[in-house]
Amino acid sequence: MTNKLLISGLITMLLSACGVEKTNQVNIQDTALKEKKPNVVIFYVDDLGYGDLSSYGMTAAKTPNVDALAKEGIRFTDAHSSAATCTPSRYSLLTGQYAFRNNAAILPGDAPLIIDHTKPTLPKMFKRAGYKTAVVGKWHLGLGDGFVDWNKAVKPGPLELGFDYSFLMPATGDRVPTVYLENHHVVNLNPNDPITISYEKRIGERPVGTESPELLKQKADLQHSATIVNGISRIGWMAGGKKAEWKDEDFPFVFTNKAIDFIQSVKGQPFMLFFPFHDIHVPRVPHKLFAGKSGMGPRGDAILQMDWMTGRIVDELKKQGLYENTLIIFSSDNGPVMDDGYADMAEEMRGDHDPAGGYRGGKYSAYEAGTRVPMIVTYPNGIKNKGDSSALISHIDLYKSLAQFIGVELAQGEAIDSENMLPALLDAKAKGRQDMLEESFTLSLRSGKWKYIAPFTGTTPNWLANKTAIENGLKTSPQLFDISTDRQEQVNLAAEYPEVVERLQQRIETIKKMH
Ligand code: NG6
Ligand code: CA
Repeated sequence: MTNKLLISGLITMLLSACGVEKTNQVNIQDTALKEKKPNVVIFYVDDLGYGDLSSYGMTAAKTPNVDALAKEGIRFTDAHSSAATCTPSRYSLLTGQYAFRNNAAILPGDAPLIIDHTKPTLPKMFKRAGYKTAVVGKWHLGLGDGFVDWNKAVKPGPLELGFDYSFLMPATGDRVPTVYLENHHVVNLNPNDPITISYEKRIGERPVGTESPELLKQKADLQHSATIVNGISRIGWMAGGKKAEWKDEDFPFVFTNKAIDFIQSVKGQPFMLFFPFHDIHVPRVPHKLFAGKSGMGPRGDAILQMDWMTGRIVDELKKQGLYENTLIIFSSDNGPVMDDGYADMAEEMRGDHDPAGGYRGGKYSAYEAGTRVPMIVTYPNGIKNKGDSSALISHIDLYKSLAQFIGVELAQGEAIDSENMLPALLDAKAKGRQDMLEESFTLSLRSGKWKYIAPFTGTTPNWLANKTAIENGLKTSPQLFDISTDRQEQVNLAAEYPEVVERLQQRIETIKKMH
């Protein structure tokens, strides 16, 4: 028996053991190969603002690699992350559901996986169509089912959600554990130096930021002043795992190379690569190739680094002859922030640069810049009209749009909050959504010319505690803006248009009740 026959026999056995008809599966694979299904790459930058690219108005520094994508594809001017913070945005992208349905908020580094791995997900949807799937980069969706032992197999996680391969920063750059996780295991872990982490109390021998500020590359606020790793104090404490520690300056090479390895490994099979960057999130510790190059301090340098990483992956696609048949989506998980816990001179060195690109607010905020982010789509084989698109679109829509793109029919109730925006992804002239929900500490709704921010009734979330609540749009009365004439959201028209307030609040209630 040849190897091929042996493998095919094994596959048949496995599939029938799982109750799956062999013919269906093999047909999908065969068709995929014959028709050369398009690949999909999602670049998901962290905290990149609407104005943070030279193709979106930044003049202080240049982002030539991302700008080249904008020139070759569609540049969206009204595209949104589904939330103004990271975990909820990622949750929605991978499930097609609003984060409020699952109370998904910013997670600590020891949180359990917040996506139910028995339910449909974006990567599983790609696998149904015969794709190879990978996630390389920042995760921040939790891992394990309650208590994670970092010294054993860490699961459930991305593999259980439908990724064939994963190489992760488990939470954020500013949270422990400061190690890489490849598939189920911490990379370079020495079993004689096991890892433990805590978000409650100090553990381990490592110095901490509050006691040893002289060891720090950047000073940090109290929240970010626990265990020091690589001269950066983090949120949370970590003991052990010395050999496995990451070096922040190496991120551009480590993550980019892993993504390239994956692209090289798929060999002809269609693939979906989800590439969530650490950049330009804090701590911003760019490699010396980029440090000092933007003139705007580490935040600007991190933008250059991110641009370089994007370029390397796009170059690899070109080198492999895959670029023309790859749909690339480039965007960001929430709006910009200057000081997010580290004294890295972001504000002091900003000069004239406006990271929010003329909109009000930024990360955490209910105002536009909380979720309005750059979004660029390229697909040389299939874009009908290139150029600027003003279509209103949310990342939550990628689920249904991509299902349509690769020809997968969704199950009843799958990705309920997602709308099929494929026409807009492929045609700068196509229309977008009628209305769109934005999540922050409250819910907001865009509808026609209106932007409505629902009054906030709860207690101030802790991640807003060190920000000025007003700056983020936190008010206990309704806010209504005519975004077509007042893009800075300055004139609250709620009192003048109570019927509009009522209608938009009702619409939010209807969305909340959807199942
Ligand atoms: C906040 C952190 C902030 C950042 C954010 C997550 C504090 C005071 N602030 O809680 O530094 O890590 O979480 O950012 O701890 S996000 O882009 O991943 O949502
Ligand atoms: Ca973020």
